[in-house]
Amino acid sequence: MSDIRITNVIARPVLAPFAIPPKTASGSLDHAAMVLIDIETSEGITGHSYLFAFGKNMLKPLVESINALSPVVIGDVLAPLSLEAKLRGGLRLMDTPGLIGLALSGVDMAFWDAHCKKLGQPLNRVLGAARDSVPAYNSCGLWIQDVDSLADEAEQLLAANDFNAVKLRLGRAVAKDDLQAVKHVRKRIGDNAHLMVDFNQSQSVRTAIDRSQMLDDEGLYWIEEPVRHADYKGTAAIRQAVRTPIQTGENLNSSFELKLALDEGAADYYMPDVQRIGGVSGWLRAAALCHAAEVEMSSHLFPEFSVHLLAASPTCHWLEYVDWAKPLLQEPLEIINGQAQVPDRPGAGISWNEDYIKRYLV
Ligand code: SMN
Ligand code: MG
Repeated sequence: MSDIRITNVIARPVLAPFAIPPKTASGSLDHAAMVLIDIETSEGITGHSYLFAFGKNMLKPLVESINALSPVVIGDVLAPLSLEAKLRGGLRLMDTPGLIGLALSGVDMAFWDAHCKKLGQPLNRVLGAARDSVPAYNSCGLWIQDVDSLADEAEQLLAANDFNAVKLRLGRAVAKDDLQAVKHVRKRIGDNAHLMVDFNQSQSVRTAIDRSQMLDDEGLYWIEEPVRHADYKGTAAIRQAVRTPIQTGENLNSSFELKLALDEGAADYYMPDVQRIGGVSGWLRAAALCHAAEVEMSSHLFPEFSVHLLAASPTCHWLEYVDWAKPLLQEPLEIINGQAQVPDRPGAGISWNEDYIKRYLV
């Protein structure tokens, strides 16, 4: 096969509206601050990916972090694992936390997208999987909001694409209000729909145990990120004290950190985020660790990439569905009967809706 080489790396910041802006116990987001990445190649194939910058103020530094990586790979053969090894190796002395880690993940995702396009196959197929759908829960609402507004919203989120699972954010100032929130939603959605909850790292180990025990008879599917994400021992202590399964992982910065969490027995379930765990390359290592530890693996955000990755992950559990990138895409991810459909298009299946994007470039 002829070599195809990287000719350019383009990073574009956008600030787009959310349908329902996220409000968690650890902060709110007004706009979807995203960086769109295009990897251009010598054969005219372009790889696409995107990253979340979380705030408008982080867009520029994230773009600059991506730009800082591009001279390292321009002219190189399009071979994602080799490119990732070269970039990670070059960052060994500074390590890969924070923005530079996100940048590394983002270009890795776009390398894989271009590589799969070159092969003419969807990402899950290139990874050797033939699964065509993955169970998904609707995570597009149920934020920290008026408790009385939750039941209607839960019903709408389930009805949207016949989902049978939703996630509710917790961590209100008063613990009883969290219990009320759970009860309101449960009463409306019934016992057949799954209800996950997420504290977004807002609790101390002590209050997390108290609040989780308070919720233990509510039939929750999992309790997510009760305390600071890197407190693996604390998370493990909560897990020991609570019957409801504990979920964590969206803030793990690499498969190395996942190993630390697994070694501590921190959680029952793990849900890496492809932009933190190290892109497609990092996800594959994380999937192997989850397989070896026999723990269920879900995804965080990035449903367009995660659907392929979960389809190829041996302990595939749940895809977190968010619609944040949907208007930026010509062919958004499809959910049918609560199942995310793995697109049968080359690569991740992303193509930009440039008419929409040009309105929100910053
Ligand atoms: C979450 C993550 C990022 C932004 C808002 C909310 C939340 C989730 O932790 O798991 O969806
Ligand atoms: Mg979460």
